[in-house]
Formats: sequence, structure tokens, C-alpha cells
Amino acid sequence: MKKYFVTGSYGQIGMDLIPAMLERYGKENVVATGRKKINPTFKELDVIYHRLDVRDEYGLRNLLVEYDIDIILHNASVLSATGEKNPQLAHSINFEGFYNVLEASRELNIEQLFVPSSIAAFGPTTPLVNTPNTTIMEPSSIYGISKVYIELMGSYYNKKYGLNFRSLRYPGVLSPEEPGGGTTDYAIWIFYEALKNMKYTCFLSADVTLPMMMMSDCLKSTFDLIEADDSKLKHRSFNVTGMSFNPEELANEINKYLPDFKIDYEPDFRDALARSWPQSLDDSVAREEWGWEPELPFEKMVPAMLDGVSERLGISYK
Ligand code: AKB
Repeated sequence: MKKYFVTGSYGQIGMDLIPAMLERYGKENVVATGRKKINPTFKELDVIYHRLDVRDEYGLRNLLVEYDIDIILHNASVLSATGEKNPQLAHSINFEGFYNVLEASRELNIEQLFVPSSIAAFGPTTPLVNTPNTTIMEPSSIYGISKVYIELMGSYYNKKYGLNFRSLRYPGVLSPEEPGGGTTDYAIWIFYEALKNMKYTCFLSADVTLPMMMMSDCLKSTFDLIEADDSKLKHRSFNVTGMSFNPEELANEINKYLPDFKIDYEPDFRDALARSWPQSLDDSVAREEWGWEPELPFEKMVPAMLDGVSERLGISYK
């Protein structure tokens, strides 16, 4: 069995990814790391956990050697909204932290390095409808710039050093876990506010359409790609998507379950970011090269989110 190493384990994705990895690969084969102290959920799961700031090059290498790691999932990242508030922090974590992981992977002959990219890697000059896998990438946020850097450096290390680098351009990822620092987060907070207050003030405008996917599909795409046969991969970074909707369409769908729910709009700086991102993605390259197929459509996502968030809040809505 291979040994897996995850950075940024406490992010919204890590909180679901780690339990899924323990189940899939065995808890003795997964090492979770993050900047915070171990949390009760991971303690209960008996996760091998270490505190690690990815900017700590030596701490990172020591752990990779100690556990004889084969595959790294480098999830630690400052997201789009936090990045715009603190570009210097985003630079040090997203660029320097990634570079430490990349160099350690090369020097220690790590078998595979997986790093999420994002729809934020695209920008206002990209064709924003059905965005192709290969197209113009001139992002306007520091987060988006870091994702382009990651994709290009990963591909460069693949060609120059044979590093098995793989990346997915995640759209907004939806789960009942509380998100932090992203622009697509509205599509999660809306469920919290709908269930608690029957009202949500959205920081995006009603008509801002974005691609999204449910966490189950995000995990599926991640496992499918990291387990894909390398000889089938012609690309290193892939578009993946599950659905597209705007805040108004999401509110209308929620109204089918909560007829009294109301939404209003106070767009802030995140509106401009979201408008510079694709409205929908062409993920045919992922479908062709490693058989990607999403499972959960928009109509099923809404009741799944209502169930998950109401359970976390201890509120019944039916
Ligand atoms: C964000 O909103 O910053 C992220 C992303 C699109 O990568 N969810």
C-alpha cells in the first residue's frame, strides 16, 4: 500500500477528504497535516496528524522522509477572498509553500504530486462559457495567479524532471462543512442562513453564474485522477465540473423546500472576482483521458445540502 501525505487538511475539502482517504487507503497509510492543532473530529478518527506550515521547508521534508511518502496531495492554500485582503500572505503560502512541496517532491523522488487548481486560474479574457481545457489564462486575483503558477510549474517539472504532477481545476465545492475565505462560499452560507433565519444577503449579484460541484463529486474526481494510469494522461491539469447556477436560481430551488426563504443582494469585491471566472466548464478532456463523470446534479444537490446543514445545525426543516 502506498503512503499518502496531505497538506491543508483542515480546509473545507480536507475535512471530507481525510476521512474518505482513511477508508480508502487505511489509516496507517495517510498522514494529515495542517497549521492548526488537531481537532476533535480527526482525534476521534485516530488520524496520523502533524502540525505543519508548508513554508517550513525542513519540517515538510522531515515528515516526508519519516513516513516514506509516495503521494502528496497539497491542499494548503489561501483562497480567493482572503487572498485579495492579504496578497502578501497568499503569496507566501500559495507560491513559496507550493515551491517547497514541488522541490521536496523532486529531490525525494515522490511518486506523485497532486495539487488542486481552480476556476480562478481563468480570468476576464478567457471565453467564460463552456471554457475549454486549454485556453487563455490571465487571472485577476493573487489566488488565480498562484494557480496558474502551480499548473505551469507542475507541468514544467513533469517535462524536465519526470515528476508525476496532476491537477484539477475545481469549481466551487459544496458541502455542509463551513467554508472560509472563498468567493463560491456564498453557495454554502445561503443554506446556513436559509435554515437559521429564512433570509440571506448575498455578496454576489443575482445573475453571477458559476460552475460548482458537490463534495462527493470533488472527492470522486480527486481519487479518479490520482489513481488514473499515467500513460493515458496527455494533460497535467484538467477542468472538472458538476453543474452551473447563479444565486437567483439557487434561491429559487431552495424555495421549493423552504417557501418562506428570501434572498437579497449586496455585491462586494467578490462580485467582480466571480464575474471574471467561467460560467461553465468544458470537462471533455477529463472525460476522455481518465473517464471523469460527475454524479450529483443541481436538483439533488439542494436537498442534500439542506439535509447536511440542518443536521449540523440541529434544525429540522421538513
Ligand atoms: C474560491 O472561491 O476561492 C474557491 C475557488 C473557486 O477555488 N472556492
